[in-house]
Parts: sequence; C-alpha cells; structure tokens
Amino acid sequence: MKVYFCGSIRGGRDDAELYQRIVRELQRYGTVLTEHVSSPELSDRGEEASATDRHIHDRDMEWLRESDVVVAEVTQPSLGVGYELGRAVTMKKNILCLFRPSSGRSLSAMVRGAEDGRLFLVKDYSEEQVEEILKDFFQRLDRK
Ligand code: 6IA
Repeated sequence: MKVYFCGSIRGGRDDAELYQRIVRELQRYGTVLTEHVSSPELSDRGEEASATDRHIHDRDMEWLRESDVVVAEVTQPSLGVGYELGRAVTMKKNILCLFRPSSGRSLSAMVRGAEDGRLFLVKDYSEEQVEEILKDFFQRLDRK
C-alpha cells in the first residue's frame, strides 16, 4: 500500500509535529511516499538546495499517480494541499481529509463540499483520535 500524505509547507508549519504523528501511524499501513512533509527540519520556505519548484511539482505528481490512497491534514490552509486534492480527485484516488475544529478555523467549502461518502472522505477529529480514525479508514478500504 502506497500512501501519499499531504500537509502544509509554505502555507505554514504550525502543525508539523502533528504531521509527524500522522505519518508514523500511516507507516503501520504502508509506505508513505511523502514522509518529508512531516519533517521538523523543513521550514515554511519549503526549499531544498537542489530542487526547483518544477522538480518538486513533477516529482510529487508522479508520487500521487503511484499512490493507492491520499491522506491530507487540511486544518492549516495550504494552496499546495488544495491543488494535490484536486489532482487526486481527477485520478480517482481514495482520499481522506482530516480537519481539527478545535483550531477555530472553518474548512474550505471546496474541500468539505467534495465529500461523497465513497472516494472522498472528510473527518473532523481531535489529535487523540488519529489512530482510531486511520484504523477505521484502512479497514474500510480492505472491505471495498
Ligand atoms: O503550498 P504548500 O507548500 O503548503 O504545499 C504543501 C504540499 O505540497 C505538501 O502536501 C507537499 O506534498 C507539496 N509540497 C510543497 N512543497 C514541497 C517540497 N518542498 N517538497 C515536497 N513536496 C512539497 C521542498 C521540501 C524539501 C526540502 C523536502
């Protein structure tokens, strides 16, 4: 099982520690192609010396195509994550979006409204529910 994890980089790194927790949990179910998204060393400048933005985009799109499922933490608004979700919908991927209402934010209607109860799921959650929500999600996939 190949998992594409999405989380904010240039949109802001406030939730980077939580991304790490989610990625660690996802690794119980498969290979996380985008583990770097959770790296504490990665700043909101989101740059690596050798990579141009085009290289990052093309590499990520290749990983997205390869992936079996897409899991996105969508609490911290990020253009890149929104873009990845749109592309993933076109590719007919199984998608799980995780949103924390305790943030006081309101999730974009374009994400919340894309929920279809089948390929595109949106879950409101709190941090301590990460394990349980991912377990339910992967069990449901097994039954598909
Ligand atoms: O607009 P944002 O930067 O917040 O978009 C974040 C999303 O785009 C993440 O889910 C990533 O999959 C993707 N993304 C954005 N920047 C990078 C990136 N920069 N590398 C890989 N994916 C990215 C360089 C990071 C490098 C130092 C490891």
